[in-house]
Amino acid sequence: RQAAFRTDLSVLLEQVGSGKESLSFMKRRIRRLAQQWATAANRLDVKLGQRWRDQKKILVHVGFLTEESGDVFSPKVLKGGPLGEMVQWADILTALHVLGHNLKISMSVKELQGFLGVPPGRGSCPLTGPLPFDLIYTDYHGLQQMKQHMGLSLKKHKCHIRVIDTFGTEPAYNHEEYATLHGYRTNWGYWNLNPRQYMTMFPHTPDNSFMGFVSEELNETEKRSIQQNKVNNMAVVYGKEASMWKQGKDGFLEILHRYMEVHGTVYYETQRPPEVPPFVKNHGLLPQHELQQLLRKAKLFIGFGFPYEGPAPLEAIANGCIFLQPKFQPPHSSLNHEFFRGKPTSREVFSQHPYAEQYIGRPHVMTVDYNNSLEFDSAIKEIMRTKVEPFLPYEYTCEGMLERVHAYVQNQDFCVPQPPFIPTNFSRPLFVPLTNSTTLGWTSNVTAPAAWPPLSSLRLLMSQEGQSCVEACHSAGFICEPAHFRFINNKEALRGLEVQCEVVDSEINHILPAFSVMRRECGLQREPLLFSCAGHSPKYRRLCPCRDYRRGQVALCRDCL
Ligand code: U2F
Repeated sequence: RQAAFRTDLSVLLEQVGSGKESLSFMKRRIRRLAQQWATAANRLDVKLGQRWRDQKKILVHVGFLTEESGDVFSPKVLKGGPLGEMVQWADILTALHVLGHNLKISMSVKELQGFLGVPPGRGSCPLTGPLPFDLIYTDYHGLQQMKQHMGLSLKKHKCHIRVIDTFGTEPAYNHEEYATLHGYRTNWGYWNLNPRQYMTMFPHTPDNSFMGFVSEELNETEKRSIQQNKVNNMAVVYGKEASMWKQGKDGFLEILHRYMEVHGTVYYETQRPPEVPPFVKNHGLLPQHELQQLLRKAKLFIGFGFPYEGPAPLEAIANGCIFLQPKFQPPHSSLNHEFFRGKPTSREVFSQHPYAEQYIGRPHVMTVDYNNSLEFDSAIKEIMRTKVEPFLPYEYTCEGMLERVHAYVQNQDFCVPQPPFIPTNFSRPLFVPLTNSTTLGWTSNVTAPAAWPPLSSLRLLMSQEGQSCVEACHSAGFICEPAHFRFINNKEALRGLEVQCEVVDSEINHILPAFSVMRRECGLQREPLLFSCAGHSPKYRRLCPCRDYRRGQVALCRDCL
């Protein structure tokens, strides 16, 4: 069946259910953004023209909100606990509903069993018939529950699963045997999925798919009125839980207070939290729409280093604030920071919000060393002088999210085998090579298998020693595309790059395909699950499958729609 856009959200609101603060929060959000979603749906409908879109049968099983997983989030919704995950699930549900799919939502193991048609309460009872869904969106908790309640059949059906995974899972952590043998085993990884089945909150690593969420978009009149009503010396602190204000914040807060009126939205029960200095005007935890109002007046939204990578800075920037955040030197990662420990990634986080820093940047985002009071002081002064317009990257608008989710739902297929394919026509550079790294263009006059992203988006490139493909592609103005590894994991690509290898081996190692300069040895990848954009090693130059991307929509290549 053909999917038709929906602009009425009442059925969805009913499906979400009630009885928990988390669900009420999600429903308030869905209602508040309903008009934006409707406008976006109409725009995308026009943009896609008469294109056929399959209506998919989709199950959304929100594992972390089930009682069976302990649901630690719901009781904290009104107490300053994490809301980012709920923001994202609310938006995923809305996007799938608006795109017109046939949606079922489960928030308990019982509902899950009901939808899957496995008999309830009998432990690991395999699903015998076909899977009644084309796609299942869940999270790590939900995956575990499915393993328990679908038994062996999970293996058979896992290509239909998508895992919403805030911070991402790198290939080396995802491959069970490899992770176990090489010290990448964590609490979460090792499900042997295609790494693109993990979907993240920000485009952290291109090894995963970027799912995202949305932020409110302003029309021209609202933008103008915001700019007129900005209070130049008003700052809002990013941190809704008192513990985020602890330790060593006094120094720079004092400096900030010299120039600006400082506001906070810190949760408290009866008394003002002692961690919040007396000069801070604390509004208590605000409902989302009231926070937006506060941000519309404020000039500065200031981060303390935690929470990492949340939605709030995007909302602040969308409401015309400048986001000031600390630089992390050395970077934080699962190797050196409690928060990231045990997460299936070794990604290094160089500031509180790397997306804001790298994808948005000045004048909307300033990243400084908070230990350097001169630098901090002059940043505050600069912020007070600078005029900025409200800004929201396209990929975080409702239309952007609908476009991306549409493209994934229609094109990502992890159930069909992806055999290696050797292109016959690697040609010499199409664009200027960078210092120390060879670049090679791709000519499109070969018959290629139907692939998504299409092969026309491929740009082959060799990284510098120690550099990952994430960095190498980025520095050439592209993005690493793991789906393209199967086209470049071959001798022809090495020859095209004029790599002088004395030996070509094929091994199981997430750094490969790559070239060891010292030993003049080339290595190809033997395990497709270990194709990794993130991998890097000091002695290796990596073969990198880069691709182009749309401005403001990094998940999609130019010909991806
Ligand atoms: C992130 O989770 P958080 O919930 O801490 O992320 P925030 O950026 O603080 O904001 C989430 C939402 O909370 C809302 C705000 C955001 O959309 O509008 N909010 C509010 O309603 N009232 C207020 O007074 C203040 C904020 C991240 F998203 C998670 O994935 C991480 O687990 C977590 C820890 O790093 O950080």
